[in-house]
Amino acid sequence: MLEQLKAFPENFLWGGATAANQLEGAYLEGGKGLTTVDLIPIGANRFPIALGNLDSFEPKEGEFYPSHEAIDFYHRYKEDIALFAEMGFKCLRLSVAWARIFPNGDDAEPNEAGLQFYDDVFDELLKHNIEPVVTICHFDVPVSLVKNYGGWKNRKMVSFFETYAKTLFNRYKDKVKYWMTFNEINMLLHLPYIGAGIVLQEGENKEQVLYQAAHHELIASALAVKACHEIIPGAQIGCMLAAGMVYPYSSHPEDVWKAMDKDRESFFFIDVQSKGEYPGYTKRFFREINIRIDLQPEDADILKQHTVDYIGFSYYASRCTSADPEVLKNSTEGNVFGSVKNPYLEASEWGWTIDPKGLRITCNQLHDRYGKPLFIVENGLGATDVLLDDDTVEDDYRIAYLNSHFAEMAEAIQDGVELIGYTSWGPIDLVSAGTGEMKKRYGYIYVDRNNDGSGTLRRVRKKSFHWYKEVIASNGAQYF
Ligand code: BGP
Repeated sequence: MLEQLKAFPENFLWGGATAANQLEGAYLEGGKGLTTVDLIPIGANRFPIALGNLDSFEPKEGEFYPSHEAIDFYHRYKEDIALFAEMGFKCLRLSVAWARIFPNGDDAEPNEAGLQFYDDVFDELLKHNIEPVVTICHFDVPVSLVKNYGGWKNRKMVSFFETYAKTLFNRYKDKVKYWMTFNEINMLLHLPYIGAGIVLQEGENKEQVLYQAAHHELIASALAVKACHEIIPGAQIGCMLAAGMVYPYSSHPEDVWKAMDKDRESFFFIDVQSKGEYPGYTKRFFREINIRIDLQPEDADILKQHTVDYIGFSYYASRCTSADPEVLKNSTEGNVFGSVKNPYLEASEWGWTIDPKGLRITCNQLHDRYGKPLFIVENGLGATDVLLDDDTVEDDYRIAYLNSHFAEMAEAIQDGVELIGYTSWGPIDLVSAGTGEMKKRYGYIYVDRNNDGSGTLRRVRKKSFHWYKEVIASNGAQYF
């Protein structure tokens, strides 16, 4: 007899996802050191810096750095967590700011005030029965590691990261059971400074530098998996991929191949983290463009023995490519990933393709490829919201976006995909990683703050707040 599956499993982890640098603020409080993101301004210099083409080691007069105050979660976390609890969150994904724990990255001892801050935050979450899901590194590297060592170009980063990760595991072993190593690890290829604290120097071979840094992160990630398993029995530690399939623009085999090749640029990272070895297609790519990765004798074993427990991923959009240069001319750079415009799909105000079916496809693709539990740790719609006079935000467009994605998630579960949970991006409005704007809002909770830093920081429940509360209360059941 065919088994009738319930859409969402009993213990499904509904919640939201955040990152320290995008919501905490208090950028120098409690002994915190400067991070890479603290030195990325909003405006014209943002992309040159994020891409690693322009260095930024000190704050500059006349620039505005959104992370410095962000939405002040550092001082308001109790109020914010109470709002998440009101929606019924089962989990909250958040990251630890590396430079709160090791202000310079290579300090001999961790900073107690930083450790205490996260103790307080985790306690507050647990008080509300909200499971913390912790990203160890979400884009913000202590800037002195970039200045003094060249960021992830340098193998020394592996041991700094290992020390940092072990410090977290030892301190929070009774409070945190779900971990992730690097946020969107494949972003290193697209935004090297944000992804890996890399500033490219004149004359450097970009691919060589990026893939060597990737190797260091992959080794560091595997060593963190090892330490997590040793220090916290029963904990789950995953990787985190910026996912979203690349479709071929046509059924021409050259287009199909190009799309597959593009997808593999990202899958490379997860293939190593999940299967424990470099895939043949990457070795071929390295041979063809003459890249030589500096390997230590123990590396192959480290990668093989310490693979991740689950596959975490973000999904916002699918992409599309073609082998035909004429078609490629119709590309958008809506996201950091370029894409040929897909004639069948609409896009968000920021040019991100809206493709709910793509989420089902991605879930199935990752399930087939890795056979491990999946965790959707980011998804959502960045949009301009209007706060109305009666203190509401009528964000029906956000509800429609999320609703259509939940329906496809449920389909994926019926397809046999094992899904641990879903955390929508930015459950409270926060700073955009890409543009540095506040205007690009994802939240169920509106925050009164503008791109230039003006605003009262007041929190307001949007229409989607009440809607998401019902989704969680019914465990998604109302959709079926
Ligand atoms: C992912 C990042 C997040 C987040 C999200 C939305 O790439 O992991 O940090 O910001 O994208 O992107 P944006 O903020 O640019 O809209």
